[in-house]
Order: sequence, then structure tokens, then C-alpha cells
Amino acid sequence: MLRPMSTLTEKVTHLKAPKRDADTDNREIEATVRDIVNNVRTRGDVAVREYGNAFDKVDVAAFEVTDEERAEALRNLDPQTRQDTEFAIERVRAFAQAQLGTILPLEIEALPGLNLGHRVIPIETVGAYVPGGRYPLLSAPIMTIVPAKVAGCEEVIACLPPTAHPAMIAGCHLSGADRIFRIGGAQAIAAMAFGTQTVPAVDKIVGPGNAFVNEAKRQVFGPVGIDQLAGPSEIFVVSDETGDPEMIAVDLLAQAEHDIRTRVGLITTSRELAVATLAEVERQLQNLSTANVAGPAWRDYGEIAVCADEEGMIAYSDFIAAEHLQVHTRDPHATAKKLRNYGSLFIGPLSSVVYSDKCCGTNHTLPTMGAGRYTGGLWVGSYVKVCTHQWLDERGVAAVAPPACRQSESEGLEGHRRAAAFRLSREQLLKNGP
Ligand code: HSO
Ligand code: ZN
Repeated sequence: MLRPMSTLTEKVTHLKAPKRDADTDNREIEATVRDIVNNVRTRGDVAVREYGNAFDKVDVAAFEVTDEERAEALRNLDPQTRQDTEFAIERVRAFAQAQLGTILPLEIEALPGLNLGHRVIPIETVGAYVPGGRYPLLSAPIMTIVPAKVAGCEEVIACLPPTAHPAMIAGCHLSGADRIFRIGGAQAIAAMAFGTQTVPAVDKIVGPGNAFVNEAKRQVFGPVGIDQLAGPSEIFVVSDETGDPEMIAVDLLAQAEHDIRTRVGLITTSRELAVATLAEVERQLQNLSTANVAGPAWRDYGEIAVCADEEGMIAYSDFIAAEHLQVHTRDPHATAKKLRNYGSLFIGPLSSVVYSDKCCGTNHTLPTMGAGRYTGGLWVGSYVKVCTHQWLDERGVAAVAPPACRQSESEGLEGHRRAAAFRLSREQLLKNGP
């Protein structure tokens, strides 16, 4: 369930309220997914094949895409699409590389003889789920595979539904996937989590998918890592009276066309802008070829919130914690500094979400359903572990052993006390002689 709005209400009135809450109830599919996961865990490839036949209505000869099939997928990609895909890959790679440079190893001498540190270690094997989806999103494999390669993961595998457009195989290949499998849905997640005769078990599974994929990720989490649970896409715009209703409506509808459950909205201090944007969205829906999806999304989940002042606008935006948040105010950088909860921020009217969706270099795999309150999106840091270490000499032991002994003793942990005391007494023995 989404959180209640509580104290914000008096500062926010809705010109258009969403008709529904985001649907976060997955109880219905939980049992189905549990069966799939258990079956794949115990029966491996045989179960994967059965589910592929049942759900995707495709019986693939072999799950793994061969080198020849990769080459064929590339040959069939039109040259402009290939060039644009390579441009996007290069932008994502360059930004991930720069971000990796900010995740630094650490060594400190906390006290004389007490040395603490951490190393940045790439996760060994990663599985990227690449959704088939309503449209073939060639940018999807880029976002999950490229940063894994930049991070230095040894093996990156990709799973995509056998029904996915062949261009998606080219997308996985160009992004650097070491192995590609034609397996979709919850069975793909289970296969990557536990391994089968053909699919290797991975250490972490990343990438968005449908409700079944999401639920399967939730169920396998623990022994295998996951990036996050992805809900339908979201876009909100915060704007004052300087916002351009036509531009705002264009951007709202751009994401609304993803899914009839997409959450889109304007949060503004200007009633005039609110009224104009409402009219503008309706006008643009008249001739949008994807209005069959964007229209229902707008009607059910679209919202226009009018806030009493800037403080209310910021508070409501932080409450929503939108996946994508555009800032269209007089001084967008100043507003941006005040915002806390979002997946990715798009500062100023020229910075449309679609540039990040496709090719500007930031990752488009972002937190939804309020998860922006506690996490950012997928990034190169999602593919490394920051693991601590310590080493002590006699001086370090002399500093920490006595308190560690006392703490253990007061907790009744005799074994701990002994281990803590062991080095101390030995050191003292060495120093003082027998
Ligand atoms: N807005 C989607 C990503 C995307 N849209 C890719 C189009 N292509 C989720 O962030
Ligand atoms: Zn999008």
C-alpha cells in the first residue's frame, strides 16, 4: 500500500486526482510464481521448457543464442538503429565509468595498530532480465548489461523471452552480454537464481519485467541478490507559473504510453498552469497514436496537484518520490537542491525524461512505488560490493581487547571473551616472559 498523505493535505488540492492507488497487491500471482520457482529449482531445463511452451507458446530448439544467431540479429539491424544503439551504449558506458571512479577503496589507521579498510569488488556473475514488453525497448539491455561490464563482473548473462523482437538479441550482444538465453518470465528468474543444466546460477539478478518477473525476483532474493522491484513507470513535473503546459503535457504522455498503470502528474504552485496542462493533455491525447494506453493511464492514475506554496510543492513531490522528476521552475537548480526523494531528476525544461530513457547516459532503471525514498536507481555501484577488512598489531589488540572482553562478559558470551582475551594474554606473555 502507498503511504497516507497525512499532514500534507492542507497545502495540496487536486485539480485532477488519481482515480486509483498504484496497484501493489501481488497476492494473486504469488502462488503461481511459487510453483514456477520450485519447479524450475527441482526440474531445471525441463520445467523451463514446459513454461516456455505454456506461456510464450514457443518451443525453442536451444535456449542459448549461438554466435551465428547473434551475427544474424546484427545483420538484420538497420544501420541507423545500430548506430543509435552504439551511441547510447557509449554514453551509458562513459557515465558508468566516471561513476565507478567515485567508488574508492579505503585504508585508515583508526587507532595506532588498528587498521580498517574496504575494497571494491565486482560481483562475479550477473543475470540481466530483458523484458519483451509492449514495445521492443532496445535501450533496456544497455542499461542492465553495460554497467555490469564496466564494473568488471566476470560473466554477464541475459535472459529474454523467446517472443522478444530479434533486435533485442542484437541489443544484448552490442551491450556485451557474455551469454544470451531465450527464456522469459518467472522461469527465467528461477533459472538464473538456482541454475539449470544450461543456465548458470548467478550472484545477482537485475532488470525490470512484468508482475510475474517482479514476484519471482522477490521470492528468490536472499541467496541471490536483486536490484529492485520495478513497478509501472512514473513521471512527475514540479513547476511554478513559468512552466509550459504544452511541454509538460508532452512529457507526461511520453511516459503514460508505457502502460495503462503508469503514474503521471504535475505538481504546481500555479492554478493557471494546472488548468492549462489539464486541457493540453486532453488535447494531445486526441491525436497520439498510443492514446489507447496513454489515455487510460492518464484517466486512472494521472494527477494534477495544486500546492499553496513552494514548500508544499516540494513536500508533496518528496511524498510521491517519483521515478522520474522534472523540474520546470524559474530557478530549476535552486529547486532541485531542495528535493530529496526521486529516482532521477531532470533539471530545467530542456532535460526531458526521454533522453535518459534512451541515450543520454544516466541509467533508466529507476525506483518506483515510493522506493525513491530509500534508494536511487541501477548504477555501476549496483554491480560491486564494498567489503570491509581489518588488521591489528599488538597496539591495536591492546586497545580493543579489554573492552571486547568486558562486552562479551556482560553479554554472557564466554567463547567470545576467550577469543578476545587470547591475543591479549599471548601478547602479554610474549612481552613479560613466561
Ligand atoms: N521510461 C522507461 C524506460 C524507457 N522508456 C525506455 C522508453 N524506453 C522506464 O524508466
Ligand atoms: Zn519511458
